[in-house]
Order: sequence, then structure tokens, then C-alpha cells
Amino acid sequence: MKFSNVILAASASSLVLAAPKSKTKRTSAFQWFGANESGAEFGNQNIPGTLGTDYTWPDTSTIQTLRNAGMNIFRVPFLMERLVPNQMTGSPDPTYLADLKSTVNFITGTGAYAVVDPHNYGRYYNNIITSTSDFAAFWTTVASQFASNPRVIFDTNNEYNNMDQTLVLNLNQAAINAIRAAGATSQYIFAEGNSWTGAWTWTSVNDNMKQLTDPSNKLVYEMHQYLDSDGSGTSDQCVNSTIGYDRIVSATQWLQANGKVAFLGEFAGGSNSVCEAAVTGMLDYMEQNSDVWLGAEWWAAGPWWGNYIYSMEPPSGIAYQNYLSILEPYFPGGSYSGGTGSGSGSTTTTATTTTTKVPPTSTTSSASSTGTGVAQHWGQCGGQGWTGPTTCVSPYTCQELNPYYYQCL
Ligand SMILES: *[C@@H]1O[C@H](CO)[C@@H](O)[C@H](O)[C@H]1NC(C)=O
Ligand SMILES: CC(=O)N[C@H]1CO[C@H](CO)[C@@H](O)[C@@H]1O
Repeated sequence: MKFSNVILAASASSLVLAAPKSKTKRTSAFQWFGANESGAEFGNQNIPGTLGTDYTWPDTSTIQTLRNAGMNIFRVPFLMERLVPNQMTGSPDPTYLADLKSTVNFITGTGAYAVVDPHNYGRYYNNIITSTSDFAAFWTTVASQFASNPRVIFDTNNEYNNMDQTLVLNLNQAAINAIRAAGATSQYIFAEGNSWTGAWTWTSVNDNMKQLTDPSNKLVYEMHQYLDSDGSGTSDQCVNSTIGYDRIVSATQWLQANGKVAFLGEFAGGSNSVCEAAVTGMLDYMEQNSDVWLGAEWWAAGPWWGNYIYSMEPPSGIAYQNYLSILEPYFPGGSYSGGTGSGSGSTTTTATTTTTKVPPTSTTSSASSTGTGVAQHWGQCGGQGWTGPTTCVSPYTCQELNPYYYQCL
């Protein structure tokens, strides 16, 4: 999402009641689930800008809170111009680099993955990056700093858009080659596509991205998907309760047809029942296709979000209050047990394990929950492959949201 598009929609009723915790305890099919940790990319009209005024770094204590809840991946956006000023072939700014490393090392020190995200939309000082060799030089610099940390993930760039399609392909390939040549051979690389890397337009825009090659075979396509009418992630209203599923089906089929895997690097929804159904419908469909979907990341946490409609920042972000308990069942390391009805997302279930699924061989499906009985409000109650309860606790009824997901509403 473009920061300039963000609507700080402070809702008068800012703390809507959290949805009851209702999902039954089960194992997530995802390898990763987490949040963007926004801050260091703020103030992009002020380069380099001043720490504490124009930008900030994520708060490690709130990252720890989300980590304790079971999240195991955090995306750290930053600006290329602040890290490597003046020219992409230049040297890193020592202070900004040290702060980036400190944030990344904190995250990976908890056992989670840190996504190093140049939040630049394929641009450097507002000009589209056209030199693959300069871009490769930038990635040589960055990757060499993190080459020895296996829990770092390199995200080539945030949301390429309005660029030549072959250029987007070539920039990604240049980044991959540079990262591997810098000695970072064990880490995952996330490649983003054109048109803001949207899942809903992936097949029509980014088909050529299947040509990317990675000598380490740890390439993951990062897609983003918002559920408001224009897909920009600027409204707390979702199109309808199935829009999450609707918008990722074609990309899912593309991944399967081409033997690729993906990560949903940005998604969110407003704190209301339509969006909650759309979000859970999308995530359930992704889990059922976990051969190609490795996980997802909420947009966004970060200390400066205030009343932002999607803020996942503990303790008072509206999404933290409303969505954490809804998302917890999808956390890979979590031991979510649900059912306490205690409301806000204050549950802390310490995650100590990390799965090690390697793409693209996983065939895990979460749709095989055993069990009979009655599903709770918001719980899944049907859908292709579902073997769990199909009746709902009174007064809720089981409603088909899509062929893969029926929910007690
Ligand atoms: C939701 O909106 C999408 C896009 O307009 C549409 O294709 C889909 O059928 C809608 N779903 C429902 C349940 O109305
Ligand atoms: C999922 C998510 O929140 N992604 C965001 C990560 O941070 C960048 C920088 O602000 C945003 O542009 C992304 O939308």
C-alpha cells in the first residue's frame, strides 16, 4: 500500500467488540504468518529525513508481543535512498544500516523470519529503476550484510507498478543473481510483480514472472491483496464476504499450473463482519492450497499508525484488538486453543517451533480437521474437503461463502 494513500480513518467507535474466539484448536497449514512492521519507510518525501521526526523503527517490544501470539514473520520496510544514498552503486549509510540490522537481528533472534523490504515501488529518488546492474549493485551491498543469517528473507522491491513488464522481470532476476552471488545462498527470496504485485491481476499482468530462475531454488512470489472495492487497501469496507477468495483464485491456479509458490505479503480488512468473513474465507482457501501458498502477512503493525483502520500495533491498534484472535488459528507456531471468550487479542501462546516446509512439495491440507460436533460462531462448517462439524451453535446457521468455505454466521 502506498503510504500516501493511507486514510487514517479514525473510527468513532474505535474499539468494536472482538469476535468471539471460536475456532477449534488445529494445526495451521502455513509456514509463515505475520505482519508488516512499518516505520522506517515513512516520510518518503523527506530524504534522508530525520529519525524520530520523519521516520521511526519498529518497536521491538510490540514485535515480541506479536511473536508471543504466534506470528513468525515480520516484514521490515525501509527506503533504498536512506540505506544507500545518492547512487545505488554507493556505500550504505552506517547509522541507517545499523538500525536496520538491529531490527532484523531482533526479529530473527526470536526465531522468526525477517523480510528485508526496500519499500520503493521499483523507483529510486522517484525515478523508475532502469539499470539492472545498478540494482544488482544495491542488492550485492544489502545481501552481503545478511548473508550469514538464514532467517532473513530478501524482498526485491515493494510493489513495482506502471513499469515495463520485461523490466520488472529483469530487475527481479538481477536481484536474485546478485543476492546469490553475494553468498546469501540459503535464504528465501520474495519476488514481487508489476501492478502493485496484486494477486487479483497477477495472471493478466505478471505471467512472464514464471521465467525467473533461482540457483538455490528458494524463490517465492510475493503477492498483495486488499479487499475493498478498488483493491487499494484504503477502505475498511470489503466488497462482500467472498471477495478474498474471489480475488486470489486465478493466481492460485497460476501457481499450481506453473509449479510456483507464493506468500501473501500484504492483506487486511476492516473491523466488521463482512471483512472478517472475507479475510477468513481467503485464508482458509489459501490453507487448502498450501501446496502453493506458504503464508500471509497482515498490513500493518508499527508504532506510528495511530487510529489507522488496519493497525495491528499492540496494545490498542484496531486490528490488533479485533483481528488477532481471528488470525491466531492460522499462526504456524501457535498453540491456539480458543474458546476463552476473553475478547481482545491479548492471548499469548508462546511459539517455539517453526515449520520447515520447503516449496513446492508440501501437500498439507488443513481441511481435514477431524471431529463432529457443533461449530461456533464464525467457525467453518463446510466446504470442499471439510470433515469437521457441519452444524452451528444456536442461533447461527451454516452459510456457503464459496465452494471451499462455509461459515457459521
Ligand atoms: C462478491 O463480489 C465479487 C466481485 O464482484 C463477485 O464475483 C462475487 O460473486 C460476489 N460474491 C457474493 C457472495 O455476492
Ligand atoms: C502488508 C503490509 O502492510 N504491507 C505494507 C508494508 O509496509 C509498506 C510500507 O509502508 C507498505 O507499503 C505495505 O503496504
